[in-house]
Amino acid sequence: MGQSLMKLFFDNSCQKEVKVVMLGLDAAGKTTILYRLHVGEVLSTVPTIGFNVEKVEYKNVAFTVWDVGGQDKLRPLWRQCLSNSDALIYVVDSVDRDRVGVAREEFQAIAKDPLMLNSVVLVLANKQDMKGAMKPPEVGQRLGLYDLKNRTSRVVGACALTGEGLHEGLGWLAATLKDAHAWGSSVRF
Ligand code: G3D
Ligand code: MG
Repeated sequence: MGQSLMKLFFDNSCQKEVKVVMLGLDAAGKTTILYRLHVGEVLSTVPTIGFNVEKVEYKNVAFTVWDVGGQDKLRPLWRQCLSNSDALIYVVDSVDRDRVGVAREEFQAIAKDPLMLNSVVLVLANKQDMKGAMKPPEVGQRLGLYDLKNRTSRVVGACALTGEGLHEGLGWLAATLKDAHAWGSSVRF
């Protein structure tokens, strides 16, 4: 799936670099999604700055991935990574009802950040394979996704372990970015 999925995004003739940030609380499933996409080598950096960052570059798409939550004092450091993002993928553990309030606070802060106002928002309601998982509409509602004004957004159910939902979600994202940037035929579908 990885290769065909990534063709949604990439085309050698397309010079435009797409910048995607993938965020979510720890254990939401971000790293699993990255590996599931088979986008190549996942470069992890940690420590000195105090939070995990994973980067993947594949042709003209740059993914930056990190955990959010409970790190307010670090926010100014990672906030700069948001700059000029075309898309935000926010990953939620749909079973983790205890932390959905924290997930919402972080999501709202990021989505409303002035650096993110032009980005398309995809919420992945992950872990749909698990019993008791909140369905995508409930995840969207609990995050306050539907209250965001003037944003192109969508919530899609996913299971990072099987890849379910990733094609639908990223396909939607690619199509939306294509429209937004008028890339025309340079993005292959
Ligand atoms: P993170 O990168 O957002 O912190 P990870 O999250 O990708 O490390 O995933 C955290 C744990 O959730 C992992 O389990 C991973 O296998 C599991 N996980 C991720 N996505 C799914 C999913 O869709 N369904 C289920 N059932 N589990 C998922 P471990 O046991 O390795 O900590
Ligand atoms: Mg991780």
